[in-house]
Amino acid sequence: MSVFQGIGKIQYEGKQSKNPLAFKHYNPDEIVLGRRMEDYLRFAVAYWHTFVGEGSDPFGVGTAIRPWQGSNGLDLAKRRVEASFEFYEKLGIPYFCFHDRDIAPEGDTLRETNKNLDVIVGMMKDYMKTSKVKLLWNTANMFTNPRFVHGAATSSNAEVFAYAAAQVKKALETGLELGSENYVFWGGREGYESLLNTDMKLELDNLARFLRMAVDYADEIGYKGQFLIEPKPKEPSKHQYDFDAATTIAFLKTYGLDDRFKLNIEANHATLAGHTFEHELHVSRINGMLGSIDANQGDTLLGWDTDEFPTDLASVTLAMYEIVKNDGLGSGGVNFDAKVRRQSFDAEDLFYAHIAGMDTFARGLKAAARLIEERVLDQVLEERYESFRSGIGLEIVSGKADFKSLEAYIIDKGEIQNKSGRLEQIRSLLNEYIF
Ligand code: XLS
Ligand code: NI
Ligand code: NI
Repeated sequence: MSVFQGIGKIQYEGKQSKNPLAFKHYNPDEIVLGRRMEDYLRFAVAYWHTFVGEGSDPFGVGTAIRPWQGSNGLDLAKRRVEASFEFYEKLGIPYFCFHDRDIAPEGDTLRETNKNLDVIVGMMKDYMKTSKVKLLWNTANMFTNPRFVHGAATSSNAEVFAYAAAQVKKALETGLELGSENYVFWGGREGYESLLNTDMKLELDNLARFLRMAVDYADEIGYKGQFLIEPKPKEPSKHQYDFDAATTIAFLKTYGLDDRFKLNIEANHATLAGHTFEHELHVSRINGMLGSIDANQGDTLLGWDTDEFPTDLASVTLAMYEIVKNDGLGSGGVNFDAKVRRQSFDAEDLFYAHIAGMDTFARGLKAAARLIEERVLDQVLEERYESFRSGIGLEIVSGKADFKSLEAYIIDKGEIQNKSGRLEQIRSLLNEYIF
């Protein structure tokens, strides 16, 4: 019996379709820049928002109506697995992502918790034998339980460090078992509230030690997934150590971990850091560190991680521009780390929301592909930086110039002529490709 009754397989019906349960732009087999759209986008469902979240907020309980409600403990966990595979298949989404605690309830000891996990992981493995759906990434929830009040790998309590290590050890074994293509670290409470009681140097050193242990254990058991770090500037910690892409890259390089990690960039985390999504993707890309994305959007009128489904076509186009320039995301993908609004409480809204996100990304991909094929922004850059391709500019970039030669070149010249950046004209041109 189906869980999501009355909803069939979501089909591509094209732009003219008025069917809310159909794709208007996402056409998995359509070739964009030589690759199937499905292979370019590698969409994933975030288990926590879609099968666990119920729409509670600090002022009220959940509002969501879900077919799996009414069960508890492992039974509830099993019903969610059952629903999840039906959901992926009806939407034609090739991947999913989860935290360990999303999929199975905690027991009284870590040993019991692991036993619960084994039951559900076994069940997922069975489903995955007959389904084409794969695990894009898994991660460990080291922020919900009160034991993580001071952090996990950056806790002031060494026993918590040990607990977190054991948890990630198990999570890597889970990744190996289910064939996850990446393993994510999002530093939920890896940060601090006040320097008055924080040994920042010890905490950062410990975080690096922890990540090294994870890499070593992965090598030991033969886990081949790509390690990813997901930067976020704040929430729940006031100062989060993985503030943004640049901070995280500097941390990884400082501790010699940059060859084993890439970044998972989330749109709403970028905006919380005071950046655009494309800024964070760009910083990651030019450093060879762009691994995967958490696709969502924030609300500039609210100061927190609202995790809305991505529908802002302009932003998504610029994001896809970076991803296409990166030649795709490799083993990464587009994970909808997004939740339906509290007022969208029907199970059907889960479908509408994912369709909205998938169609927006499909359109963004097509627009980005055209921008790249027609070299629109490449040309802008070529013209703007033309002075570095000959004469004194070429001497600078080829390493031939020094302060003395540059002084000699410029000292008797008259006032310098600059060229307009023509930003408004470029933005207007961009609109022609987006809309
Ligand atoms: C929270 C994060 C989280 C990670 C996975 O803000 O986005 O959901 O993606 O732990
Ligand atoms: Ni995320
Ligand atoms: Ni987030």
